[in-house]
Amino acid sequence: MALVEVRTDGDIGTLVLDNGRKHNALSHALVDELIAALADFRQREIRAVVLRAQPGVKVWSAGHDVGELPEGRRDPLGWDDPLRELVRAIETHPAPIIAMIEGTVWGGAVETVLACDIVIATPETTFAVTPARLGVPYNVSGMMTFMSAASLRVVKELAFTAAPIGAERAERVGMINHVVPLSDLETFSYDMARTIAANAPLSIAVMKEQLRVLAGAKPVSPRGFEKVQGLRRVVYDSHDYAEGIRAFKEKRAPRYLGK
Ligand code: LCV
Repeated sequence: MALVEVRTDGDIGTLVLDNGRKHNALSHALVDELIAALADFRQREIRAVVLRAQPGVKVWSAGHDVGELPEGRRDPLGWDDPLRELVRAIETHPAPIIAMIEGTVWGGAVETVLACDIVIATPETTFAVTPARLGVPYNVSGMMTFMSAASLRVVKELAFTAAPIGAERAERVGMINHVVPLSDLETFSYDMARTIAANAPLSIAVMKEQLRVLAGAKPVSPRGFEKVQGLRRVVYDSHDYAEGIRAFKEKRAPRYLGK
């Protein structure tokens, strides 16, 4: 059974997350369907994409499928992790992707939404950056996604507290583009998609790629990168990382020891 509903209407494509049983957790299977659909949209020269969940969801996406995270001794967010592959597919897709959000967004799904080009949410929407809640060492390019979307101070607050930020505040700090009432969300999002689709696709695709390259152009020395990777290994080899994953699976509060 498909985990993503794929639709097209003229030059506009729609991807609907459709695994409500697991709150649209970004499992390998669901991510594979999203990536395949984006490849098909590229082939068909779709000019604007709307990424959404089924209408009426309380949870837009619960983030990385925790059941697919290693329980230690291996980088949980390595290059070929589904979440990493999805973020890269979104960032390199030639057409703009509009994230149309209702419900709550968690963990890696927040990064997925922020990797999209435009974010439109309802006033009830919240975004929670959760690595600290699970004891996960988020990866370097993922932190860059957050840093491109909000000021360092806001990113630190979201990362260190793991507390949800509401859509109104997220818009106020420039993290998302628009907050519209649920009743207007679909019309507003598709009006923007149609406006984009009526513009020059080549010019847009090149500007999107230019902005991706320029936004990611941060000087990190090999030594600096190796230091960060080494620090991340300390985390994913730690008691606390294994404890965070186990606590989630056992549906209990984690007991972190700082080691
Ligand atoms: C697998 C799930 C999940 C899930 N994976 O419903 O950013 S990082 O570093 O943290 C990154 C690694 C990451 O993205 O990690 C995941 C971060 N996500 C979260 O912390 C959100 C975890 N989920 C929740 O807090 C709750 O499920 C919410 C608040 C989203 C919804 O709560 P609610 O009470 O409505 P349940 O918790 O009962 O979830 C329904 C089913 O979905 C599973 C969950 O285990 C349950 O499965 P069972 O019915 O088999 O028990 N589920 C939820 N989130 N991320 N599975």
